[in-house]
Parts: sequence; C-alpha cells; structure tokens
Amino acid sequence: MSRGLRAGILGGGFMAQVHTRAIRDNGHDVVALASSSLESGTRTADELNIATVFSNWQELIASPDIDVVHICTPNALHAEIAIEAARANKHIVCEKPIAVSYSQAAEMAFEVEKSEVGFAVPFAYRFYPIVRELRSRVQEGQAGPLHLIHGNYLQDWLADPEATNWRVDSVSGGRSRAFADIGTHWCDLMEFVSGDRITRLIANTSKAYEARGGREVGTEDIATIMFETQRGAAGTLTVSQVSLGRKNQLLIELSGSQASFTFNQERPDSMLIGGMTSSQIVTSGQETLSSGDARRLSQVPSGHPQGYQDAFNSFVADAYSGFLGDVRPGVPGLADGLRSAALVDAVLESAESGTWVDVAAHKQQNSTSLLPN
Ligand code: NAI
Ligand code: SOE
Repeated sequence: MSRGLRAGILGGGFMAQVHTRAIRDNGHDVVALASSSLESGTRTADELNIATVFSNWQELIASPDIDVVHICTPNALHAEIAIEAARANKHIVCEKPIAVSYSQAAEMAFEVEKSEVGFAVPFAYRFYPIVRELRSRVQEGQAGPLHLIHGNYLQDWLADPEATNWRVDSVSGGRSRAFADIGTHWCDLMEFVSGDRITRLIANTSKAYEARGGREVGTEDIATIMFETQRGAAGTLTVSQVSLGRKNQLLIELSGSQASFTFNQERPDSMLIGGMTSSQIVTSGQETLSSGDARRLSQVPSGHPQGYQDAFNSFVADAYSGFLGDVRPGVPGLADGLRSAALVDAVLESAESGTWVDVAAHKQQNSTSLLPN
C-alpha cells in the first residue's frame, strides 16, 4: 500500500517527465495527468504509465483523488491554475516563473496564503550538495565580505534563427523570455548562496533575430544586467539563449576579501575556492562536505556524480516533506517565486527606460490591492 501523497501533473512535456520521476523516486504516487488535449495527454500518460487522464486542467484540479497539483504548463497558465488549485485545497508545485508579471504573482500569492496549502517552486539547482556546501561556507564568512558577484546563464538552443518554442511568444511565455526563463534561476541561486539581495539594477535586453519561423519575436534572446546588492557588492549577469556551444552554463562567482567561490551548473559536483597563493577544487562527497545540509543531500559514495534529476528528486523530497508538516531548509516557496517576479518586472522596466530601477520600490508599486500589507 502507498505511503505517499497523490500527485496530478499538468502539462505533458519535458518537465512532466522530470516531476513524475521525482515524485515516484520519493515513494509518492502520480495518479493523473492533463495536457493541452485529451489525445496528447493520453499519449504522455501512456509513456509515463499514469493511469488517469483528464481532458483539461480544471477537471484534474476538481478531482478528490489528488493531494498535490504540479503545474508544468507554459508560463502564462501558471497563476490561473495555481489560484484554482489553492481554492480546491490542493498543495501546489508550480514551475518557474510562477506568473508572467509581479501583479499576477501577487494575486496568486494572496489566494495561496489564504488557503494555507503548501507551495513550492522548483528552483532545483539549490539541491546540489555542493551548492549547500558553498552556501554554508560563504555564509559562515569564508569568503569574507563580498565585493563582487558576477556570472552568466548561457544556452544555445535558440541560436538557430529558425528555432522557436512557446517561450518565444510573449503571450504564452510572458513579456520576458531569456531572463524570466533562466535569468531567474541565476538570481534565485545567487541570492540563496550569498544570503545577499539585488537592490537595484540596470538592464539591457536584445534579440539576435527579429523573426523566427516567419513570426516576429517579441521577447529577448539576451539580457545583460548590472546590479548592486543590499550589502554593497557590485554585480553583473549575462543571460543568453543564443550562445553557441553553451548548453546550460549557469555560473556564479562570489568574490570577497578572503576568497572567491565559483559554481558552474555544468560541473555540479565541484566548486572552486580561489585564493591569493593557491586555489582549491572541492568535490562533493562525505569526506569533503563540511555542511550537514550538504551531506544530507549527498546520496551516493564519493566520486559518483549527482546530476540534475537527483537535485530535482531532492527538491520534491523536501517540498513534500513540508506539505506533510516536516519543513526542511532551503525549499523555494511563494516568497521566492514573488521575489523572482519582482526581478523580472524590474529588468523589463529598466530595459525599457534605460535607467537604474530599485527592485524593492518596484515591487511596492506593482502590488495589487488584493495583497495584505
Ligand atoms: P514543454 O513545452 O516541454 O511542455 C509544456 C506542456 O504543457 C506541453 O505538453 C503542452 O502540451 C502542455 N500544455 C499547453 N497548454 C496546456 C493547457 N492548457 N493545459 C495543460 N497542459 C498544457 O515545456 P517544459 O520544458 O516542460 O516547461 C514547462 C514549465 O516548466 C515552464 O514553465 C518552464 O519554465 C518550466 N521549466 C522548469 C525547469 C526547472 O528546472 N525548474 C526546467 C524546464 C522547464
Ligand atoms: C529552457 O531554457 C530550460 O528548460 C528552462 O526552462 C529551465 O528552467 C532551465 O532549468 C533549463 O532550460
């Protein structure tokens, strides 16, 4: 007999697969799926061995047999679905970005908080053991005060002018593409490991191509951002989905007075600690990880790499544990989704105005009247 929660998956693409594997890995059940049509949903459900298919997301949410709804649809649907799931009293795992504007995210947050259901957003890169190790060392002061934070998130899957996807369309994907799709991962991870926050930024966005597949492109391929943090670090971030040869290079470097710490998502089992007279590569493993939280997430013997799906499995383990009342550290939730939406709005506003934008002030201006103070 199952000991777990009963999950329903919305969407039938890449993330439907990743979420399904992670839920099952943790001993929970994937009981139903709904995608864009009954036909496509049935195809995916057959592939993933999911017993029940609903013809649309509304029917899945209404089912009394589901405890947790996983929102893996295109971005524009996230907020509307999450609001309905909260009203139906289901726990929610909502893909990033949680909404396509800060005001929409805030409206969703209000409904979720009112219903008191659990909510988690898969900023799954937080769940590599080495990320927790880096976080622990930086936050206990091994880098010293940080004076520079920089890095990039580079991909090339849209480098071909004919390549396209629903993310390119501002209606399905939202007004920001490269930054909302991947820049948000970088910002979440950087703020998570550093314990610092971006307070103001100036951004430039650009397109490699004006049209793709004969359709005008309304979203950016590239975002370059200069920022300042609460504790006074200077920062830069380059985001691109058109950088040939770069598949998923999320790279963060934190430079302080004592050391620099570097993490590269394409080599997630190690980090570089840079010093004046020598530098050190710290690899993941029970002997090398000093943080209890990092060791907790390390599931294989030293020398065996843990990858993206493992990180995602750990995310689901900790999110579900919270849904069941045992809250674990570092699970990205509603506040992190909202924070991310505020950054997207700030980047778009700065790119349009060409001026520095204060992220906190921006957030206040765009709050809806629905939000509690
Ligand atoms: P995808 O294009 O592979 O899949 C999207 C699915 O949604 C498709 O099966 C499509 O048929 C379905 N869909 C469209 N309209 C629908 C509707 N009305 N009702 C139900 N299903 C509908 O996209 P992918 O890569 O799976 O991305 C989904 C979401 O996950 C996005 O928001 C994306 O930002 C996020 N994502 C997050 C990642 C992470 O590491 N946290 C990694 C990849 C994507
Ligand atoms: C595509 O850019 C994508 O799948 C993003 O949507 C994910 O969030 C990122 O983790 C990997 O790339």
